[in-house]
Amino acid sequence: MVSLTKRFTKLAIFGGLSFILTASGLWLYWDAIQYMMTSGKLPTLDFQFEEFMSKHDDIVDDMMTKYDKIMKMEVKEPSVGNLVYAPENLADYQRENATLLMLVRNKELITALQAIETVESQFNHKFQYPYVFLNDKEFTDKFKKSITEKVSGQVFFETIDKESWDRPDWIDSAKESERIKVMRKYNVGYADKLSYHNMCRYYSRGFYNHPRLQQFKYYWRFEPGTHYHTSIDYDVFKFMSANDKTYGFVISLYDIERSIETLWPETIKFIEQNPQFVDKNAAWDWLTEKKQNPQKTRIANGYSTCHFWSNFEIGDMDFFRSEAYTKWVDHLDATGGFYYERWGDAPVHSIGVTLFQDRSKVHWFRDIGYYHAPYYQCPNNPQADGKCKVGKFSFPNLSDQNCLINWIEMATDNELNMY
Ligand SMILES: Nc1nc2c(ncn2[C@@H]2O[C@H](COP(=O)(O)OP(=O)(O)OP(=O)(O)O)[C@@H](O)[C@H]2O)c(=O)[nH]1
Ligand SMILES: [Mg+2]
Repeated sequence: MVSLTKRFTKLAIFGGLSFILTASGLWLYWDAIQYMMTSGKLPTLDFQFEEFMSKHDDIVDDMMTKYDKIMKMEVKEPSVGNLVYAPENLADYQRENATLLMLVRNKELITALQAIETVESQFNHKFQYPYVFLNDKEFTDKFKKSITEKVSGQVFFETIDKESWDRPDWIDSAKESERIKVMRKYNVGYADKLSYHNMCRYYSRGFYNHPRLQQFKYYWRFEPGTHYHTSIDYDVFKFMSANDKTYGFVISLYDIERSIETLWPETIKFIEQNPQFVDKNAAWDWLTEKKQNPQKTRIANGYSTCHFWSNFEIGDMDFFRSEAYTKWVDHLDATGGFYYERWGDAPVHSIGVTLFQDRSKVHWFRDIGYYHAPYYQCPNNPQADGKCKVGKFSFPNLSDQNCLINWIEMATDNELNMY
């Protein structure tokens, strides 16, 4: 009985105190609101925010109008005089030293087959380039058999060695967990998925040195579940070689700024120590643009986050094997940023190809219709399969993620007159 009375008294005191604290908290809060309203501070803040948002919306609308106009212009293929078309007789065809490349898991067989189907029907049955499939685990017999039945060219199934794929031992796991928590708070996709970090690191700094890939110069990366909407009748690898291109892309987007906060500062650190690697026609203006999404540039510490979306890319691996790129990605790797943050291979490739070489080496494949959820490139190409609407980019609320116009406005004239 005594203990019950004691408990009741404690509860009453606790309840009373809580009430007083809450009431005084509310009172202070009300006081603060009144102060802001009478001093005019609240309306000012509100006004600035609205002004910022309307400017932002105007810029996005302007970019999308430009995008729409460009995509609606009819294009079929680059208007350079040196395109090489599909040969009559494939047996005698002198291919470029190139391969189609997919990093993939056994469980992605169905979506891998879907992607192969359009790569084959739109392009490769006409040229029969070889394929390389990479995996951090052994491919199953079922996977190998199903893929081999679908492809027209030679096919290699390769495993990645653990040292190149796995998280290095020296990564500080306490720091990593702490950083993952922060990134999760900011909704950074895949922040807590170790295999995704490994994948991004491998595509940033390893794949081009895989023993199988060492024999090739060019690669066309493609992914499970992607779709090609246009018939590609010329040899894209020969196009790259004959026109002095080292990197080709279709879609360009802003990144999640919280995934790459220190990527740019680390890059600046590297180039301060190695200024000789920076090309005199590097795309500084493009890399540091801050008009459309200034908060991204601010949080990424100076990098706009705009990048070439790397799930489709055609690249020259000799560039990635160069001294400049190699030393830079080794520097990046040593910071642990692939694990303490969630650096993607797309921003890494994009910074590399626009900083360490002339911007004119990068080519926008404006004629290729492409889809990787949730983004499209749908050119007005008479060769298109009609399954994507000309000019369609994505859901309207994602328009502000499109930064292709930045590249178009900052690339060289020669590149823009290609179509
Ligand atoms: N072998 C292997 N391949 C992987 C692994 N993680 C991702 N990949 C492949 O790496 C590529 C990129 O992975 P995705 O999961 O598509 O990454 P993403 O495009 O950023 O994300 P989504 O928007 O979900 O497609 C794809 O070709 C995947 O099949 C992995 O752990 N092992
Ligand atoms: Mg993907």
